[in-house]
Amino acid sequence: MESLLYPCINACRKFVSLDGLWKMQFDPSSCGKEEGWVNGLPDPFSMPVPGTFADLFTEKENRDYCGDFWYETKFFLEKQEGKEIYLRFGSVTHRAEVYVNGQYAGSHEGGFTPFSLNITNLVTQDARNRLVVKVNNELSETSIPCGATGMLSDGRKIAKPYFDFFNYSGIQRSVQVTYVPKESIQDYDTSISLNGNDAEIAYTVWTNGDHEVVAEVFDRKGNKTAESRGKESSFVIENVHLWDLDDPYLYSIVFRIVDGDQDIDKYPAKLGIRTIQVQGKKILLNGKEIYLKGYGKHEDFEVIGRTFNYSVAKRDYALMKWSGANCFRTSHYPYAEEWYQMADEEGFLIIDEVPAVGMMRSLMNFAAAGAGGKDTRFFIADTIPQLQENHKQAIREMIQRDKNHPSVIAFSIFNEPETTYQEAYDYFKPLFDYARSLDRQHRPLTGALLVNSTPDRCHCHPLCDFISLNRYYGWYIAGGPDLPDAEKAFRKEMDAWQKICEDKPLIFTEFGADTSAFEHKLPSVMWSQEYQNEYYDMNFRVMDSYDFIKGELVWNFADFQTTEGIMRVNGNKKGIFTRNRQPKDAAFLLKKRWETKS
Ligand code: GCB
Repeated sequence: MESLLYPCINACRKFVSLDGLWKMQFDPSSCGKEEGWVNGLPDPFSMPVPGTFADLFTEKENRDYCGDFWYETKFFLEKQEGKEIYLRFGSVTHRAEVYVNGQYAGSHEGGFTPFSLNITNLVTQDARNRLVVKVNNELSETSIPCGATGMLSDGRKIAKPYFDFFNYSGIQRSVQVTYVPKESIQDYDTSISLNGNDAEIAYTVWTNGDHEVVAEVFDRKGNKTAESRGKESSFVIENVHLWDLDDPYLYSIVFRIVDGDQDIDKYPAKLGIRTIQVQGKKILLNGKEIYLKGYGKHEDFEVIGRTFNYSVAKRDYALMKWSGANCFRTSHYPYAEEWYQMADEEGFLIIDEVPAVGMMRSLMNFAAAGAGGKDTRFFIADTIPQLQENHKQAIREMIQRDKNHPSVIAFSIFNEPETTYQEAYDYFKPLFDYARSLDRQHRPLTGALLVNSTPDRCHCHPLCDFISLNRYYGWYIAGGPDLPDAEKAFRKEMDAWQKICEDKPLIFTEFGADTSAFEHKLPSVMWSQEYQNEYYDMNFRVMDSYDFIKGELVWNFADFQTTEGIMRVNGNKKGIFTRNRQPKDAAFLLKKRWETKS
């Protein structure tokens, strides 16, 4: 198993960050390999890593560059006896081929999960080494997310996403060289059961050797609370301090591979003890019912694009908390690992989504699909088996990476695919089964359903442990003066879901209205801040009439960048906050509602 564990430094492990200013070069004619770029880029410019390249340029063709592009850096590798040496990439969007000192080290498909390559035999220790990465950001109907690659008359490739966010790309997350003992901890997982005041934690540790494993748990003060031996074992914590929204208590857990009293390897992590269940119409956290309040988000900010930045993330958590939210969905891809670490600390719930978006013919067709227009069949092409393979890999990597976070309460397997034909069920059923087999905590699985996925037509909602709807009554359907009709149509649809949701919760994973932070109008018009408030008032009125609705995640937390087009004014403006994280009027409406809503 390839280890995706987050790097750490202790007596057994070490890492060196390669973040900094690298070299980069576009390769529009894909000649780089033939011309030997693996040994060094002939005519590069400088580029930050981690970084999204698009918004750093002043030239449009550079911002919109689509195709192959290359990165290069050099690093000094300190000698370390008896260690395996890996290169770990937080993510490279959408695919990477890695070369160390001119030799092929490995490749990875999928732009939102980490990968790690063993480079022990490719590097020279106590010397400088050359790292070259060939990246490609083209979209296709087998890539996750889905899209197409167009060609302009001048021969330039252009991204045609089947989704509503900019196709930001590059080496977007941190890169490290990690030194790991030869016999090492590859991964671990836990399951939690509560029994009165006590918790029983069962765990498995995967290693690549035969030595014994010891697990030790410490409370926040550093007192040892539990200990167990074995790769597969369990321990009980008496009078457990649970991880909860208002008290996100984290224990420390340390796994060690031991040889007598010597540590062969040691991996420390945080342990938040909580349970999450769906029971009848309820979602239960630690056995108590919760109502999800919050946002669909993006990793998106001015200049840095999709690059993780602690200050932006801290501000986002502060704003989400200020508004009374308790949850967000990582629409439409797994975010940088630091988001989840912060959610564990901040007491936030995450619905973790795989980048399965765009499984519709196109964004314009997707709007037509909403109006019941064109044939939207998607899962019939001969590309589907390859798409499903990539989708499966993305699910595996997301769950492998994120399964130990208490903040992660559910996994979302899709966003708005075509679901109204049997083929959609046949495509998704094995993926849901696979996801269930990977998550030892049996977290609920879901997927966000588009407006044409109505209860009578959708083949996929039975796969979901709770139903998630993206609905735009009052925006894409019956907006502006038609708002009263939007309410009627919305109620009609919810009456139909009621029958299905006798025994299943339903949440909204999206609802929202594009709103200019500069428009005020009395009486309201669409795009004004007054209209955004009226839109939400109507939607909340409807949601409050149904007892099976157990959550509302508005679309979107903040305005974000999309591809250019007639439906977007320099991006999607459905943010409750502007792109630079200041409130629109609706933020105060949400705050008022969420501070008291439970
Ligand atoms: C959706 C998509 C989301 C879009 C949103 C919109 O249903 O899931 O990616 O940004 O609608 O604003 O149209």
